[in-house]
Amino acid sequence: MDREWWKEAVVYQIYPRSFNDSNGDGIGDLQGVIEKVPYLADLGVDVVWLCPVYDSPNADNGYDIRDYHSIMDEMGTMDDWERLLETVHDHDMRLIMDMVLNHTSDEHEWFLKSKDPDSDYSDYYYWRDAREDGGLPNNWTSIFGGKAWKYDEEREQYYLHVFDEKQPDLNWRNEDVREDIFEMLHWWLGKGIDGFRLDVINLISKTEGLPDGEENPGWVGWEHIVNGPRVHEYISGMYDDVFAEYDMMTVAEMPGCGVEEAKQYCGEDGDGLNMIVHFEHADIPYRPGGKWDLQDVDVELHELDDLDDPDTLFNDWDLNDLRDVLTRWQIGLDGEGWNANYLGNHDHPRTVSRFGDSGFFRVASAKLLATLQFTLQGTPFIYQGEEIGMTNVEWESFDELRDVEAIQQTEELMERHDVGFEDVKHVVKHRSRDNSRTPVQWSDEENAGFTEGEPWIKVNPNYERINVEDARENEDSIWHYYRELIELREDNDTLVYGDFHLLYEDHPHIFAYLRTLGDRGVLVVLNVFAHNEVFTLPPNLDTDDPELLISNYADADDDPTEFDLRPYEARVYQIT
Ligand code: TEU
Ligand code: CA
Repeated sequence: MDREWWKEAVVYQIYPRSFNDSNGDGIGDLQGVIEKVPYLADLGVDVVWLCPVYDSPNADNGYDIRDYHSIMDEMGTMDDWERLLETVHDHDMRLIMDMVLNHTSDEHEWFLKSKDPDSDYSDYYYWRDAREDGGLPNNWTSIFGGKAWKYDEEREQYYLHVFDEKQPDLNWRNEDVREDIFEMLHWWLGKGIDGFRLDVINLISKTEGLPDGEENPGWVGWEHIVNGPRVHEYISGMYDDVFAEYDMMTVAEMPGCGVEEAKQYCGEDGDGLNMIVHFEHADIPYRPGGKWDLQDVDVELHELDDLDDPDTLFNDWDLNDLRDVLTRWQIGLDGEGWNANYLGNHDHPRTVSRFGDSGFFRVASAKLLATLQFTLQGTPFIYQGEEIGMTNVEWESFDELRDVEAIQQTEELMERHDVGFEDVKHVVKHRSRDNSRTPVQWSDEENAGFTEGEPWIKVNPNYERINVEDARENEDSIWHYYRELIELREDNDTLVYGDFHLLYEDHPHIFAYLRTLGDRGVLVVLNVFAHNEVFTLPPNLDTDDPELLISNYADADDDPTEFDLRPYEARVYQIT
């Protein structure tokens, strides 16, 4: 397998608004990131992925770009950004920028100009008349709730918005749109950045004629939007025209992308992208209609409080499902692509609350999940706060919500079931993207050391217990475990380039696999379970002279054949 720096790298994702505030206005900013670059270097990460900091009215916290060539006021200036790039590079790290190309803000000048049907920008977006019966152009819905069409008084037509109404979709069929975008990408790469994370890039080609989608309880129209007819032409075109010239990495975010499609998007035989952020494991605990679909929750929402543990209704998932998805991607992409191994990000609830135990076994389970992420084939992605095991938060009132998706979907939910916030708060607790957007907990000082002002979003009250300062002082912390994992992966080629072999297909609690490279082998055994579990390795496995590489329990056994595993125990052995 070809060696590449981006395969060996560990990525750290920054959601800057919630990372670190340097000037006391309650909003994280570029100077705040600069202050923490040494922190990232200490942790040992190689690549920083910066979520959008471009000029934006912030309907979706920067994923609605008003001007691709300037920096949002709250974040600082272009000078601050230049300084950040320099600081990151001085610390031997690289910087990749989040780039949103499926849509812009409705305040972008292209959109404003396109309201005039006679302008050169007339066809930059999807403008359509109402149907003859006066209905919307088609039945598509927005991912954030509601319909995907908004009427514009000036142009007297509807425009398409797959996300918020302030995020009109760009019409990639128009060659001028593509040319303008490619030129802008060259401009950023010319500044010396090391790559892009491409937002929802498999949504850029819509079925010709924009036909109605099949009715379903979730996102209507997706089959005409996801992996559309000309998507490979557009992406490979972008590769040929732009990316091929640079030593850079591309991480493509692709909802609704399966392994087979991923192979077409990745690599030189495909469209040239390096790795795909897919949603197949992130969507596991959800119902057929997606994250906010409650169709088979057979309890009235207002009765939730009477249940012993309402949380289990929204957060039960099966290890078999997670293992099936991860295994399919491990084996499917081997030699044909590359995995982006993430468990959480700014769009999902906190990883430990989702796949681990945010209560009694928080530390052990967070370490176990990190072990999983670092021992699969692929590039590990750490989302800010994951390295200290930050958790979901209790949302006490509707006013506390900030995220456009959480607000819209919660409103719809309350309306549909005719209930108040009290009755849906359990759902919000497990679904809201705000969970992962509460400020990073730096210390036990006021506002978790994030700001000296009023934070733009609530701080998780558990910061007194869970914070970076504490974690760095305590050698057994999740933070130090991440550091160890990063070092281990750096020193161990098998963990980076080795093949993946699943050991047990359907054990209800144990996820065990081998990584092999040449005659070297690493064994990974994970007890994804809050109880003890006894477990024996297949006898034919060659486990000569084993060496325990890492474990989340200090006194883990050296013998890798007979296992008496404790709750969420994770062990990694060099076995040959
Ligand atoms: O996310 C794409 C996406 O599909 C998510 O909106 C996802 O469906 C949703 O979070 C599920 O709850 C990207 C960005 O990561 C996200 O932050 C943006 O809001 C979105 O694109 C629009 O740009
Ligand atoms: Ca600030």
